[in-house]
Amino acid sequence: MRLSTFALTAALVSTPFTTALESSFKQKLAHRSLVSLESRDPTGNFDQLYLASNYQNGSTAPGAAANDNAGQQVVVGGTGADDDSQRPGCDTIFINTAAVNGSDTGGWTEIPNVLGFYVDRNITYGTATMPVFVEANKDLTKVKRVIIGQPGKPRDAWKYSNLFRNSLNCAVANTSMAVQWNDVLVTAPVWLDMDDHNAGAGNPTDLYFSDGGWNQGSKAQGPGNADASSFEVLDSLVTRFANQSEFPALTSIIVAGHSLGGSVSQRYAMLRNNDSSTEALVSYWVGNPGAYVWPSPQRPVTPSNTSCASEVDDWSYGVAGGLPAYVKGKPAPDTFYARYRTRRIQYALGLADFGPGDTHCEAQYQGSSHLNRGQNMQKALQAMAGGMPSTQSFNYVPNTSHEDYLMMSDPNSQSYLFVEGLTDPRPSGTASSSSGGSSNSKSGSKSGSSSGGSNSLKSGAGVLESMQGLMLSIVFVVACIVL
Ligand SMILES: *[C@@H]1O[C@H](CO)[C@@H](O)[C@H](O)[C@H]1NC(C)=O
Ligand SMILES: *[C@@H]1O[C@H](CO)[C@@H](O)[C@H](O)[C@H]1NC(C)=O
Ligand SMILES: *[C@@H]1O[C@H](CO)[C@@H](O)[C@H](O)[C@H]1NC(C)=O
Ligand SMILES: *[C@@H]1O[C@H](CO)[C@@H](O)[C@H](O)[C@H]1NC(C)=O
Ligand SMILES: *[C@@H]1O[C@H](CO)[C@@H](O)[C@H](O)[C@H]1NC(C)=O
Ligand SMILES: *[C@@H]1O[C@H](CO)[C@@H](O)[C@H](O)[C@H]1NC(C)=O
Ligand SMILES: *[C@@H]1O[C@H](CO)[C@@H](O)[C@H](O)[C@H]1NC(C)=O
Ligand SMILES: CC(=O)N[C@H]1CO[C@H](CO)[C@@H](O)[C@@H]1O
Repeated sequence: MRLSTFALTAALVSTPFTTALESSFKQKLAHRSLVSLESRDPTGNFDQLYLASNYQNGSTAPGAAANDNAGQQVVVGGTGADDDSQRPGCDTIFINTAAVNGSDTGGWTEIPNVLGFYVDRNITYGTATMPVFVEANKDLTKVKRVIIGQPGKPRDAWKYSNLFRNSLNCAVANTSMAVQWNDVLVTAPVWLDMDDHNAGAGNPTDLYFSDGGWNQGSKAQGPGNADASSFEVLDSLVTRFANQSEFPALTSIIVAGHSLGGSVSQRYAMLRNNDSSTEALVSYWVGNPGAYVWPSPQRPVTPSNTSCASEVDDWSYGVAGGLPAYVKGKPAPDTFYARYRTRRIQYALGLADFGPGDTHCEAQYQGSSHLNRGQNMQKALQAMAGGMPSTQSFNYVPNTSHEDYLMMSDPNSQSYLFVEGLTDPRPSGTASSSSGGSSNSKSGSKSGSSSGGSNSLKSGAGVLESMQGLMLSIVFVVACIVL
């Protein structure tokens, strides 16, 4: 019964309507669709909901809710080049990115409501909260992998949560990729800066960082005395997703980003503190970063301007100089390099990405463009004792420039992000039953209630909603006939 309700809902939602009565029905149906997604078989209706052939440009997207920000309609076709459509070959719809008020320079005035996501504030530091986009409507007890997606320079987590979601949906529709819709949960921390805080984005309790601090592991600037490092926040997220009370099926976590988001992921891969209880769960996807934290003190290039020669290996271009307070103890550079080489990383590089990237003097020592720096990074790893680490690989994406979505939805990127290792068993030594293994004592989930209880509550409500939905759908069909 739920199945047929669902098909009907999807069909109705995808049809264009005009009158006020219809639009009010449409909103209710959109809500219906959201609830159905939650209670349905995770993948049974995927095609119905996401195949592009069921939609036209401008249709209401599945999972839409009345309070979603504007702009998040269905896009069919397109080239994927401007982050506003699927790439060629994807059979699924593209859900457009939410419109948002404010600006990255003057400060965002809101964290938009992203269709199909909610803002989770379960990570807390005293009274301070960390906002994180989390995909709604997925059965957390079945999630095998969590993506922790990084925003770009504009701190636009709403855009990147959406792009990773669209790429996942494209991969799920590809019958050659063994991933189901509920296998992977897309999340994205919302890094705010002081301008955003002052302009009104998020809750007054939300952490905010200095403009460059969030992407380098620096401490929060507020609110109040809150001073968690952004990498400590990433640690807290890893610890939370690794918790088998909430995520019993989880076997892997991927920290992923493009451009400055790629830099964040790579910097975290270099600095992440030892935590044996989660280490084997975490991988990294580094797309076209503007610069790298280099895995050795040597540099491939001597640029014409050598004015920064004494600082080229300082953080965040290397691990010399002052490191963020996040780092525990005073590990020698070789300790970082050795640990970095054990970490699982895919570097994704656009073969047409000749953009200059990070324009600072320190970055010029790494190469002349995004692509060139990536190629030099590969050579540097190969030249180290032990050669190219077996856990790391380079994915050169043809015909692609600094194009977020084309990089994230490239089949080899998708394979790494959503498919490889998905059905591997949970690595030994990462069981969370021994609580207290976490290295971040200040952080953690504030909930004491059993997630099992709240899940069964949700399923019950879902069935009830499904029945209401069926009735609503029938009423709606009648209304259509009358009209
Ligand atoms: C839908 O709109 C996108 C641009 O947003 C365009 O590239 C695409 O061709 C359109 N699709 C159709 C079927 O008209
Ligand atoms: C589908 O997945 C296969 C296996 O990863 C890949 O080779 C192929 O390019 C993908 N097709 C599309 C259209 O993305
Ligand atoms: C955001 O801007 C739109 C118009 O651009 C406006 O309709 C909406 O009310 C604004 N939202 C907020 C929260 O300011
Ligand atoms: C991490 O742990 C490994 C092995 O336990 C040790 O060799 C290394 O020094 C540690 N690294 C840091 C940065 O503490
Ligand atoms: C060299 O780089 C420094 C920054 O490190 C900059 O201040 C200076 O203007 C540059 N010199 C030239 C000639 O571009
Ligand atoms: C590269 O992209 C252009 C358009 O952006 C397209 O015409 C061309 O066929 C592509 N080449 C390859 C090898 O995919
Ligand atoms: C795991 O989650 C449960 C339920 O939310 C919570 O009670 C427990 O403290 C968490 N364990 C750790 C190590 O955070
Ligand atoms: C375990 C836990 O605390 N979960 C909460 C996370 O945040 C969402 C949204 O605020 C709550 O609904 C969950 O109960």
